[in-house]
Amino acid sequence: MHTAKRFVSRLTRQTLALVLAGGRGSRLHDLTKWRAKPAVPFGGKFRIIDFPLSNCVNSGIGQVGVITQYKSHSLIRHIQRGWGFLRGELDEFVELWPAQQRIETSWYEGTADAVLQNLDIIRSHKPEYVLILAGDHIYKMDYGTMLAAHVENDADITVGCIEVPIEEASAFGVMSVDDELRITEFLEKPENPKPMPGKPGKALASMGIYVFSTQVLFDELMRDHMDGETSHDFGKDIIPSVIRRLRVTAFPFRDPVQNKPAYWRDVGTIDSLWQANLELIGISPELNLYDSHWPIWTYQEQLPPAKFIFDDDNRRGMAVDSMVAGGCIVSGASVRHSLLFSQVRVHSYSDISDSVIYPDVDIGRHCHIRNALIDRGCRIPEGSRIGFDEAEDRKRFHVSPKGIVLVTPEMLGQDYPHG
Ligand code: ADQ
Ligand code: ADP
Repeated sequence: MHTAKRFVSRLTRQTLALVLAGGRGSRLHDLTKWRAKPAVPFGGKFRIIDFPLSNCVNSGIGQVGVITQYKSHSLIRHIQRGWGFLRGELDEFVELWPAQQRIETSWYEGTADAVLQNLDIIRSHKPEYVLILAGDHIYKMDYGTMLAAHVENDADITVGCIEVPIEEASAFGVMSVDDELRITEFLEKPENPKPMPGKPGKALASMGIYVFSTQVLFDELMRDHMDGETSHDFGKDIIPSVIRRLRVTAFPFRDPVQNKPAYWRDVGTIDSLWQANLELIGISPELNLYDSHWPIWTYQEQLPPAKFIFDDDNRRGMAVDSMVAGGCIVSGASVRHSLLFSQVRVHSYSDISDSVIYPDVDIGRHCHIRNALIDRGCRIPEGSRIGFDEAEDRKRFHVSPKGIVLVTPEMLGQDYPHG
């Protein structure tokens, strides 16, 4: 046991992690109009990228490059402010690698091109293994176990995978594996995904995370770079093309304690983002943010405690079945089954239910809000009704397929607080 742990920590120390954080995330509509999907706030005080970055740090991987491109301002600011605590003297870092035309005079094309354009930086760190991660998934995972499986299986590439309902599988890379978990087939976003043997309702989906032995990564990126036909993407091009030539194995991501497929969410739509946030409120949510063994690190401002006060008319300010972050003030208003991020103000005679309210939102008096996701910095005018009349909501806001109302400052004719 002791020796096994030392073995894993040697592997994590020899690993460079690259977090791909440059995609457009267009299914989140106006939430990603001005910020990259990994910078989208999640869970009351975090941003999505805090989850893969915390997984790295908690797994003992101290060398991390974050590859950024689209709308990266708030992502860069968050990482600069919150992720500078690793020890440079120990050669530990979270670095930002924006598209900077090191090799090509273009922006990053697909995900493989984003890594290729940083090849010289990767080489300079001399890692034994390169762990490629997506910056836009919510999960807690010990990458050490995946690295150990990679070495034990003598694999060239290991692909993290998880069982998903077959109806959702065409949004993912879907694979078939043999008895030794070697990948025998890989189709990126197939129209008719193949079910798992003996499990007709499930497909085995790629999590879009990969361990590469470093030389294999270099060889495959160069091969892909020379090929004029490809879109230079790991899921579309590299993984399907290598499974016949190389030893590519699957690593099923399971909950080690409960021995079942683990919590993993691609919060790519307004509905899934709203739902994953509200799930956190439950009595025993699948994703436990209060687990001191696997802390989620983030940047947070120094804020006073949340406050719930009686107003001048003696109306109670209260929140039930909710999570409320620091700096919030709820005065003479009620909040139910909702998640309030930091510095939200809710004024008298208002009620909020089943809603996710991002930081720095001010909700005026006499507002009734339900089934909403309210973006950072919105000032909701007195007397607003949101989530009650879909036709009215559609005139001003974005309403998701499941009826969740997305409100942004622009939709209210207001500026963002940061100008
Ligand atoms: P997608 O999620 O569709 O599928 P993609 O849009 O390429 O893949 O995003 C992967 C990650 O790379 C995201 O974190 C994104 O932000 C980032 N990214 C995308 N383009 C980038 C670029 N040009 N530069 C930098 N970063 C970029 C992938 C796999 C599937 C798998 C799913 C799991 O291709 O096989 O099932 O992830 O969600
Ligand atoms: P986050 O909550 O992700 O930090 P911000 O509210 O800071 O998001 O907005 C992200 C970035 O986009 C900021 O730099 C902000 O100034 C900028 N931004 C937001 N809306 C607009 C807009 N309508 N016009 C110009 N810049 C904007």
